[in-house]
Amino acid sequence: MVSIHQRPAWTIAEAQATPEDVFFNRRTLLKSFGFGALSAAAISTLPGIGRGAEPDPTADLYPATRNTLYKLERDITPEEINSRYNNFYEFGSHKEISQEAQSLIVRPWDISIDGLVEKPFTIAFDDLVRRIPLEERLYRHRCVEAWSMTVPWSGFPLAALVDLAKPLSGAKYIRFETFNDPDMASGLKQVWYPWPYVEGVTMAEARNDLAFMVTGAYGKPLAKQFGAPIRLALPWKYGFKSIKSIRKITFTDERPTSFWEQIAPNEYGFWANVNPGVPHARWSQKQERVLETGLYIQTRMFNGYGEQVADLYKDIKDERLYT
Ligand SMILES: Nc1nc2c(c(=O)[nH]1)N[C@H]1C(S)=C(S)[C@@H](COP(=O)(O)O)O[C@H]1N2
Ligand SMILES: [Mo]
Repeated sequence: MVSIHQRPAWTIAEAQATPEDVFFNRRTLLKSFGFGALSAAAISTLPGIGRGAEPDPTADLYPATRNTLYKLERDITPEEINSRYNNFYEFGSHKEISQEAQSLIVRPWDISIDGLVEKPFTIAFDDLVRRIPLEERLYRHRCVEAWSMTVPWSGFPLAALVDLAKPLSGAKYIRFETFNDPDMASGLKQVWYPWPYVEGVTMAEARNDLAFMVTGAYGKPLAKQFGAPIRLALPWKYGFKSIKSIRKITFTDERPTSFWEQIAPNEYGFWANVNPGVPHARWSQKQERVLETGLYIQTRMFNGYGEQVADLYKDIKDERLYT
């Protein structure tokens, strides 16, 4: 009989899964999931990893210097696991989209910056990525579906992009939009979804140091399934706020309605701050399944980033801050 620790996560009662289990059983579980047997050669042929990928003109920027202010108490999710378990509905409404996502064409990639700014402009991603110094940060990522991972992202603070954009004083929100070319991503042909994927933050959230524009992961340019060439990381919010493959950034005085909010406004809102005490309409948010171990750990308020972000919300009344 297998020991309790070797059972898949969904058979483990809440009280039996502790962070210690996670630590001691990682290797065993990786093996039992079949990841342990991957050779270096096999890993290098995974989508977006190693050989086979076309030369990237921004490769010289990586690895970026790690900003040691952003530490983790957990192991980094192995790249070969993270690279094959993704949410990217443009390529399908399941997790195994990494192969499909390779049809994303990331060059040329222009980003338009418009709305309430001094002067709207369009900038090529390859220029933008050299305008602001890159750094690496270790971040937790908590999906609203109650799984989580930890990732070494590279990029620059969203605040630096705000400075570059020179917003007018009337700007209250930033609205982000993903590409919308059905030729590049078959999911975009599914007309019942409200494409393009849209997300938004307040100006105060955008200026918070944690808000991060991601251009790389695991010490190299961002793999396509992670949302190349540029995505957002808002680690104190549920993962759906961290919009991928951004094409358009609009400064506005109107609160943007996000993709998921349009689909199910009672289940997904504008704020979506992580809070283990506020359940999703259909499941608890108390715990999260760690992607690489399959075991559950307790979810933390603001995903453990309260010190940096709690103040942003202290004066906000009558809003669903945690949905
Ligand atoms: N454009 C776009 N961005 C997106 C999504 C998506 O489907 N499309 N999924 C979101 C969700 S629900 C999560 S959890 C994260 C997943 O990021 P990952 O695949 O790098 O883990 O991306 C977010 N950003
Ligand atoms: Mo998610």
